[in-house]
Amino acid sequence: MEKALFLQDLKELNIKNKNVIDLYNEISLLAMKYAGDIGDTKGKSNAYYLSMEFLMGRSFYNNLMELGVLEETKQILADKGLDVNVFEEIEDAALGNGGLGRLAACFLDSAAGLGLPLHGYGIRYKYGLFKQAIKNGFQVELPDDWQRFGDPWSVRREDEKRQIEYADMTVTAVPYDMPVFGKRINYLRLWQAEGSAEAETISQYLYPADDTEEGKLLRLRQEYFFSAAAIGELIDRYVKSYGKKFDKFPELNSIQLNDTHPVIVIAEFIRVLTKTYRLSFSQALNIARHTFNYTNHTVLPEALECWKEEYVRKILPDVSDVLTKIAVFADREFLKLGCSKEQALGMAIFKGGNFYMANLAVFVAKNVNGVAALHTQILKTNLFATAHRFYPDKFQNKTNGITHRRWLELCNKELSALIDETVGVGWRSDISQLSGLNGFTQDTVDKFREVKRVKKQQLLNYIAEKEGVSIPANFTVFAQVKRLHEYKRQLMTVFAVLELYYSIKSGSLGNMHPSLFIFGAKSAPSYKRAKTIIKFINEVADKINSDESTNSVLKVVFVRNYNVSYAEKIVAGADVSLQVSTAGLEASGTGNMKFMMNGAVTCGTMDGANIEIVERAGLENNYIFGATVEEIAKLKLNGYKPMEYLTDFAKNAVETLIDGTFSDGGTGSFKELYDSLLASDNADNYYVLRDLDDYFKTLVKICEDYADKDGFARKQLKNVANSAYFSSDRTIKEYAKEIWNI
Ligand code: 26W
Repeated sequence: MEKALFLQDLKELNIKNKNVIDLYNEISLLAMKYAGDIGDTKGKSNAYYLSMEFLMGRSFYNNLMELGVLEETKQILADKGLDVNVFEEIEDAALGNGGLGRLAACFLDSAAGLGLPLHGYGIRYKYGLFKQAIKNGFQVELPDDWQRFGDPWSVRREDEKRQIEYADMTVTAVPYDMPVFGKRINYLRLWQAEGSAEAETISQYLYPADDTEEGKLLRLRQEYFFSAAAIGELIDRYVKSYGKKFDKFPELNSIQLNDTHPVIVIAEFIRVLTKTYRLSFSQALNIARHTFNYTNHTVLPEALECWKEEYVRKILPDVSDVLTKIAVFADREFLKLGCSKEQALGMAIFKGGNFYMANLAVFVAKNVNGVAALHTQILKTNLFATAHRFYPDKFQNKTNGITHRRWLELCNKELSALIDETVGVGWRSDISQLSGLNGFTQDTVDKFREVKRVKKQQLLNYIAEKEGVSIPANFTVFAQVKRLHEYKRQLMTVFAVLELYYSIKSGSLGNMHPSLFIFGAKSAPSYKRAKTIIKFINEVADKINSDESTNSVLKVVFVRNYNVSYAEKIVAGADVSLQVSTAGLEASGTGNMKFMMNGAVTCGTMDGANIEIVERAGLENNYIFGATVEEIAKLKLNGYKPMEYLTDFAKNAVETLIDGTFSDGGTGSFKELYDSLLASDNADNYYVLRDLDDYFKTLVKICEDYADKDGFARKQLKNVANSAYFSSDRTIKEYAKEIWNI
């Protein structure tokens, strides 16, 4: 980065009568002009991350920080009378749903930060994740037209476009390169579909509604579109440098498949090597088996993709043939390994007319990883138990991480400054130095409390401005912010809050420390029950906030359009991070790590990375409750009767769904939700009622402990001090060493 030239031009920039969008584009383009080039990839081993989602969030501040000019830019703009915060108006690039998409963004940031060559391939959606509005408590989806702000941080590469062939259409894939700044510059290459109105639909929407037939087919086209473009490019680049012998391909190209969405690329790779370069099928398969690696991010059956063979044949007949060949080859190998019939069936790539993409990935991938210790254990003993028995060396754990550049340095510069003052600045490039905080003094605790007070105030001000709800500064802030899904159990939190509410009203709860519960969640547009829960949360918030007899000690806020930028404010200002999924269902969680790094205690179940957070920060500095994976397995075995767990207080809370306390707008959806807990045959599938009372008691304990401000701050500080493990720098170092060899 030619800093001096950039700052010189910035000083000369005339900002008179220019609007925010123009200024945003001019300043960003200036940074791009002086940023320097993408690091050379020739002759070196590179890793490539194929993902349907990259949830990059807002680039402006992050990129200027990574380029080392953010502070000077703030100052120069201030001298011109412009507050740099005006660019918060520029919306996030929300090219992802949450979890695995934001992880992909963190991975790219850490690899660049560490100087490792990891590049991303994805889709340049015209419309990213919908913008959420709330009308009468209901979620309303609005299109995310993120490109209306311009896209100064990526460059269209017309000269490197490619043709993608389907049976019924040819699509032009045009690459847009978004540089990823750090110690070296990597690239995120997003493909845009062009060539006809029909072709353009392929990169129009992130995850089209998949509850309809055409929605499914479009998703299949999307998966093939970007992964075929990516692998075609990597093959062409290799052939240009090394000719048509592919024996060196695996050592130079480590390809990570982010969930099953890009897994069809394996068949495409073999199709090209056999059809265009005349390799034998077994040769091509063998090379694939040394090139591809697969990360599993969920055990939920509805998220494990399988494709009807007739679908694939309809638009990609050659690819379908290759998939079938792999399936036959795999079956033969299973038999050679001595598998029984049902063991082979458990790993089968093709059965019942469907291609099972996770089984394809497990069979071909050189390495298969889960995203937290417990999750990987579940993969080995449950989801992929048979494959693990016959291919044990494939499986390994890679606990997730989050980039501390965005999730601490950028979003919490006050805490970052306190860390600098306490342990020096080395932690910023070597995050392990954060552990030096463990020897903190009283002075550090006092300063930490001041930082938390400042960040909380900033958050409360933002919430007052955005949501129109004012919260006094002395409130304890609890936050549950994540996608809305029944397994994440936002509903259980609402019931626990209602129990607090009734306890306060009945006087059975003494001087409860004033508490705010923040919910932030988007529901998939087609997920009815999740949308009902959003309505319920808003109903409960309205009632509690307007009750003068209690709202001096209890408030609830549903923050609208929760996104990366909102998350940056919430993780920094919150006291307690609510991570209450049904044990065994949250593969890892990454929000839990962001809260921990910013000094929130975790109130959660023994699930996903919560287990490792508690291991590292200490059980005494966190609040664990609820059934464990083992206890749930036992309940499943012996039969689970939710009614048995319904205490009187819990009964009051749950009955509000049907006793008219709240309105579902006449949809009957609250009754349906109630029945799902108590009336249907596999009632309360996520054990909400089993854990509710433990949860309520834990929240009461947290409110009691919080009264000891100094003691609580010490717990929070211990979480910061022991959060280095959860930086994606550590994760990426492990992938680089144990999977990619870069
Ligand atoms: C049905 C709900 C659902 C929807 C999408 C579950 C899983 C998905 C994706 C296919 C996978 C995903 O995003 N999983 C999340 O990945 C994160 C990064 O590894 C983990 O931290 C989350 O625990 C996991 O749910």
